[in-house]
Amino acid sequence: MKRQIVLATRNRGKIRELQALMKDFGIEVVSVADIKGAPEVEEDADTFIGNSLKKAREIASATGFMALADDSGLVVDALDGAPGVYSARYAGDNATDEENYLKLLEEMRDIPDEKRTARFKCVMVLFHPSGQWISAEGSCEGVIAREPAGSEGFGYDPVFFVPELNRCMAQISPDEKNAISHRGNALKKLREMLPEFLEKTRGKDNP
Ligand code: ITT
Repeated sequence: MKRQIVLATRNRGKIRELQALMKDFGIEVVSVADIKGAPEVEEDADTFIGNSLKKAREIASATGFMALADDSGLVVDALDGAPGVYSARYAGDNATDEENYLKLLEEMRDIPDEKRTARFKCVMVLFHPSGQWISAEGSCEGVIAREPAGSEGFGYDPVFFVPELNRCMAQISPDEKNAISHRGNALKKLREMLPEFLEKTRGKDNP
């Protein structure tokens, strides 16, 4: 039987990027957003690893398949690490991407250029229904822009300026983003661990 990984995320931007990054993994990738009746996982941990592990564990046990979770966010130095794990709901519980980044620009209005450093972080967990799991972290350094630019990507990409490319993350192509992003970096590390993990869990799918 072909093995399968369920993406434990409902964020369309993440799903798009993960599917592109995993297309040559040799493993079928489906999203929990396409599985009827899969639970909504409450993200109540205050660390990336805590939330990532919770999402991956709950989706693996609900579906019976290996689940890959991505907990990620924007860590801004001048805001003592905010919005961090609360990035998705910085401007309120059902905030849009635009509301979130406009709030960030407002909070950062008086912060001088040299103090606008930030990074995207991502912690991924691959959880097998047997209880075994692995994790990997990735980050991507940048600077918070003064105004939004670009329409690619999602989330805070329009206000995340990448000095090495001299453009905002929303101004680069999906392939360029995947090559340098926190998500791409985390997945590169996870991929190195994948063959051993698949071997260890072989024959234990769908308990
Ligand atoms: P799931 O929990 O279903 O995966 P979510 O959007 O709630 O979806 P997170 O709790 O991990 O996921 O929050 C991640 C937020 O961080 C996301 O909504 C964006 O605001 C921001 N973010 C993460 N990765 C990003 C990226 O590549 N570009 C821009 N913003 C990003």
